[in-house]
Amino acid sequence: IRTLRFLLGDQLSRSMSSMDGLDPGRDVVVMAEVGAEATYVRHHKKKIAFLFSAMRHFAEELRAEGVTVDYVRFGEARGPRTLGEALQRAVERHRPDRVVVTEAGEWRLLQAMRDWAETLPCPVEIREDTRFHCSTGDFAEWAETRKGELRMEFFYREMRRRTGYLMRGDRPEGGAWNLDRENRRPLPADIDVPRRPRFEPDATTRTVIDLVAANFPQHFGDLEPFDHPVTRSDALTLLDWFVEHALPLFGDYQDAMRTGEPLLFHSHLSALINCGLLLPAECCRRAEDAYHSGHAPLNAVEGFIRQIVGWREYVRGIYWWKMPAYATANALGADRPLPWFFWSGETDMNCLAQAIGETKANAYAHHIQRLMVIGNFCLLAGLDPREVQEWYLVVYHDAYEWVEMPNVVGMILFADGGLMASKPYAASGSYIDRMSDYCGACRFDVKKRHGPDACPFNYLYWDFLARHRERLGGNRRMRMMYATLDRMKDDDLADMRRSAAAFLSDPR
Ligand code: FAD
Ligand code: DLZ
Ligand code: SF4
Repeated sequence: IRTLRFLLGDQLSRSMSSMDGLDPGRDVVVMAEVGAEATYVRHHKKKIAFLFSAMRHFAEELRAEGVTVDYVRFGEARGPRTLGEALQRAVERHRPDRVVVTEAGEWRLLQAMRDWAETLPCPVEIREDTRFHCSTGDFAEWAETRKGELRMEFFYREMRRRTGYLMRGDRPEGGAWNLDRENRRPLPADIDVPRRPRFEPDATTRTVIDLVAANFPQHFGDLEPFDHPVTRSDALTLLDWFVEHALPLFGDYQDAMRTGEPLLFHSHLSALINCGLLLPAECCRRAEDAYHSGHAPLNAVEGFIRQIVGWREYVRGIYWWKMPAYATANALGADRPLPWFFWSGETDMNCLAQAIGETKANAYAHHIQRLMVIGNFCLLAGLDPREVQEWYLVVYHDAYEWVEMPNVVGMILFADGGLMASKPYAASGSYIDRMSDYCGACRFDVKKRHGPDACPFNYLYWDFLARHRERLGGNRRMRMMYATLDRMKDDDLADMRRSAAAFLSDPR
């Protein structure tokens, strides 16, 4: 049988299920750079360059192994516009007995794959994506038993048992499942952040950078400098570097933020894991080995593994369980348009200017910037979930809908009404002040609660709680916040709500 194996841009791994049983003598692997995928949202320039370069390098590695690769480059004369068109033409060229694909990570593309199965002249086999520990079916089964009370913690424990990471028999290593409380230290002023390896662009990456500059000039973000790994071997070098130099302090300072240090002790591995150059399991295993060899402490290794087998698998499960309705969820009725400064980074709020500015430069911001600075602002300001989703999908180099959407809809906006998180991650300026050095250099005063110089996060926070009292007032986990609101003098609250209204009429 001659099989055509169609690989998507985020399936760059030799161990994809679509590659199982590959016969290099007969089969052909097809990959395609197409306009429809590069522009269905205006992805950050660095994200397109990263993915096209990683795809080209991966195709070369397959060829070096003796595999026949039919690779469609972006911009070829009369080239296909969509992945479906690319596949159809490849089927006409190669006349295979069957097509094999691994299920797409995005709902719209999985629907398209099902259409291919209907319209192509040969059978199309859609295989499960076995890079994940929990299949979408297993997740849905687990979720149905929870009676609307999904919590990451319970899912995570199941996953620890299933994978055996940091387990001693059926008990968690060290006695506790989750060391979250040991992941929240503010960064001491005198701590040194380790210097990272740079991955200079080679000729292939340079060609792709020129292509992106010429074809996507209107897309968001800085294309250069570009120094991200685009090959499996460079990805492994970064994984090794992370485990050796950053993992030991990853746990302590997971929630910290510092001006001019976009990465701190974070791994910077998400884009590599999501596109297939690294496997989640190998990242967890390397971290676990570092714990057992005494190189990294438990709070770091458990924290890292929790993000990957806990949060990452949990958000994917929710996405597939709840799509397509999840895309339009808007439990808090938020409808404010995204302020322009999300695209320019030009705002007087220093925390947002730093986080958005770094996003623009690097197509990256670490989790607490995404969650507690930008995300918190989106929640408090009542921004339209559809606009917020699109922004997050555009700007981060690791963004695919399956992971972006639940983080936006469920984690930051509470737009799913509490399906994913038990309460909104709402916080006033004092949280940002405690976890960062941003407030000292800000034109607003983080201690003030209303008036033109007050930190907008303060009055927006109380305005948010007051606005949503009906919906959130009964939430057990928000009792303390509402008790504080109730003790507040009426005048005080009225002043804050006036400041919030003035700010929201023209946020900048
Ligand atoms: P580290 O801090 O080193 O964490 C290790 C790994 O854990 C990451 O590489 C990632 O694979 C995984 N991880 C951690 N948190 C999450 C999470 N909440 N969901 C899924 N995986 C997680 N991550 C994406 O990969 N793509 C996205 O599009 C994306 N959008 C997000 C949107 C919002 C609003 C928020 C709050 C978070 C989003 N995240 C997303 C999760 C997280 O912020 C990034 O995975 C992380 O910042 C990537 O940096 P890192 O590799 O240095 O992560
Ligand atoms: C994000 C992206 C981009 C920019 N370009 C391509 C492409 O040209 N070809 C391709 O196969 N995939 C691309 N992708 C990834 C897809 O848009 C999509 O997000 C994932 O395949 C979903 O699993
Ligand atoms: Fe952000 Fe407020 Fe601090 Fe300024 S004072 S950096 S707006 S939290």
